[in-house]
Order: sequence, then C-alpha cells, then structure tokens
Amino acid sequence: MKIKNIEAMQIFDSRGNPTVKTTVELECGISGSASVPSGASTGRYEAYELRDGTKDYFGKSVLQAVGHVNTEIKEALVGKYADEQCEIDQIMIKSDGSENKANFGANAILSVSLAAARAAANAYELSLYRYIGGISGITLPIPMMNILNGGAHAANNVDIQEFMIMPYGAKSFAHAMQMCTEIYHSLGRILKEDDFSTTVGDEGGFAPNFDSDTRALDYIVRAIEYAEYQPGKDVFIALDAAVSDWYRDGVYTLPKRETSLSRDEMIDYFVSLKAKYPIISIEDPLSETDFEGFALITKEMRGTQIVGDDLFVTNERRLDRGISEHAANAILIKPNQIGTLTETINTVRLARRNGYNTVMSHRSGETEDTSIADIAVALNCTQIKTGAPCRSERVAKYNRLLEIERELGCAGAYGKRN
Ligand code: 2PG
Ligand code: MG
Repeated sequence: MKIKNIEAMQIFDSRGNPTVKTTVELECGISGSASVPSGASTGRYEAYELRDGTKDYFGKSVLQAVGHVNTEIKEALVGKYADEQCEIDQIMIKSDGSENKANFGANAILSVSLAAARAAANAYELSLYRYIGGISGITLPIPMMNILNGGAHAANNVDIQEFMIMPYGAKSFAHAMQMCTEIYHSLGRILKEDDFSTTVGDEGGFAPNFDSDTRALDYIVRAIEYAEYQPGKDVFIALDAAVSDWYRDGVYTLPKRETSLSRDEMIDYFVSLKAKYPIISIEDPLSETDFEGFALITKEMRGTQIVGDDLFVTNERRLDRGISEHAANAILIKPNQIGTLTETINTVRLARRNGYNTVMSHRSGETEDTSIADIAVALNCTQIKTGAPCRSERVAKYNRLLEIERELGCAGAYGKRN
C-alpha cells in the first residue's frame, strides 16, 4: 500500500479545456488514476481551481497545478499508505496551508485524493464503491436526469440552467434509465416535429431556443406523456435555477431578459411554477449568500426538495450553518467544490445525520472518470445528477451505475427502498 510515485499530466475536459489527471503508483506495482472536472456556474465559496492565467488556452491551462502534484505533493506523500485516506488528505491540506486550497489548487489536490483511493481499491482488488462504502454502501441513487439546458449552459433564451426528470416510479436503476431515455427521445421527437433545434447544451440536454422557462416545462410535460408515463406520478421534474449569477445588490436580474425581481418575487415565481407543474426539487433558487432566503423558501415550499449547491459548496461548515438556520433540505455533493475525498465523505455524513437528502453531482465540464458513480453508491446518496443520456462523459457515469446495480444484485437498494 505504500505510495511509490505520483505523476500528474494535463488532459482535456468535455468543453475542450485543460484539466488535471493524476496516477498514484504503489510499491506493489498497482496504480490508480483520476481526472478532475470543472464547473461553469461556479460558486463563490468553492475551493480554488488553479489555472495558469497566461495567454495559452485563454488562461485555462493547469500546468502549475500539475507541477504542484509532481513536486511538493509527491514529496509529501511518497512512502505514505494509500489506504490511509484521511492522513493523505490532511497532509495535502496542511502543506497547501490556505483556507481554500489556493496554493496547490483544489484541482491538483482532488486528483491525488481520488487517485490514491483508486490505487488502494485496486490493490485490495475491490471496486471503488465497495472499497469506500464496504457492505453498507448499497444505494443506487435516483437519477435527476438533465434533458433541457438553459442559463449558463446553453446559448438560448431560457433562464433556468437545468431541467431534469426524476423517475420516482421506477423499480430499479435500470428501469429508471429506461424511463429517462424514453422521455429524452420523446422530447427530441416533439422538438423536431415543432421545428425547434435539437442541438444539445454542455450537459447533453436539448437547448431549443425557447422564449421562456414555462415553455420548456410545457415541452417536458408533453415528452413525459408522449413516452406514456404520468407526470406527477411516475415522473417528476427537478430544476437547477443556478441563480447566484443573477444576484446583485439585493436584486435578481434574469440573465436572458430585462426583468428584475426581489427575493420575495423570486420565491413567488417558484411557488407559481410548482402550482402548475409537477416540480419536486429546486436547486439554488436564491443567491449563494442568502441563508435567510433559503430558510424562507424551504418553509414556504414545504414538501419540495430545496437543494443547496452554490450555497453549501460541499463544505461541512457552510452545511452546518444551513442546518442550524433551516436553510434547504438537501445538498448537492461535488467533490471538486471541496477538494478531497475525506471532506466529501464528512459533508455527506453531516447531511445524513440531519435528514438532508444528498445529491451526488457531475460538473458541466467533465471527463471519462466515473468516480462519482461509485462514491454515490458508497455514501448512499439519495440522488445523482450527471447530465443527459447523451455525450459519453455523462453516459459513462450512468453505465457505471448499471454495472454496480448488476454487481450488487439483491443487496442493491433503489429509490423507495431507502
Ligand atoms: C451545477 C453544475 C452541474 P457547473 O450548477 O449544478 O450541473 O453546473 O458545473 O457549471 O457549476
Ligand atoms: Mg447547481
């Protein structure tokens, strides 16, 4: 289990931007690799993603982060045991020395943290989910599958960033995938019939040039019915409004039109959408700074899942504050928002202890790395959002979950069994 070598390199994500891939090699000759994703609608309180800021790749190269892995991090970790995850992550956090991993970069640190876990799992001849979760990590998360993109993820006139479907009535993860893909294809057909574009956004959802959020919701309801499922019974709608970028000086300005709304008007807007459509979950309906507003909307929309993404940034301390102020009732979990596997695990534990749902999540810039699928099962996350059933970097995660469900057999728990 002793680490013999650590080596990082610059690769590319699904948007063609540079990112970090790291391999951890053990003395026994076994190794493990991991690549890190990158967001577009990034929260202000996320751990720091180190980019070079030179003219190459329009400032986006990650050669400094790669360099930190290959020098300081490697020196600190060679000879340590790969299966002592907490110690490995603590050493990196301490050597970085900053509040938000700004010196080495959270991209550098996370790549090593995950690669060490993979190397250890490989050395024990265990799947990553089994290594992390043992025999109690058995939950197949309900997909929150993105089928329509707007906001910062698409060049259309839709303000809300993500429109997702949740196949609540599915009997297994495989059945959930059947329902979701049938609805995705139905949406494609209806859009084509009505002469809308069927090009896709960053996460593989369709990005038609609709003039409003309600138009998008109308089409999703139609697609669910077209696939012969019942909206509000078999399938529900989940939204990621991702409004942090809309907020300035107490006012929300809708990104694709000239309208400005107050906090109360924003809450009324979501309440009105919920009254008309089978919406079960809303992520980031208010600004990442507004704990009080999150508490208000959680109370106002009792029975709706209110997910904190930019609000919590997978950070135990921010979640702790949210819990004490009753802000939201679910948390999005993105390992690269916090930067180590240990901290990700701790945040999920805190959420579970306090009855918050946990939604494992990809980033809009992804790679072929499927670690989040395994981590979701290992940590018994209730849901996963990993894009549309389109674009291989998204589908890879769904396919990995299908494999895990098959491997778990009768031990696996999907949906309501939790
Ligand atoms: C989000 C994510 C993932 P990004 O806001 O939840 O869908 O987007 O990775 O661009 O922050
Ligand atoms: Mg989000």
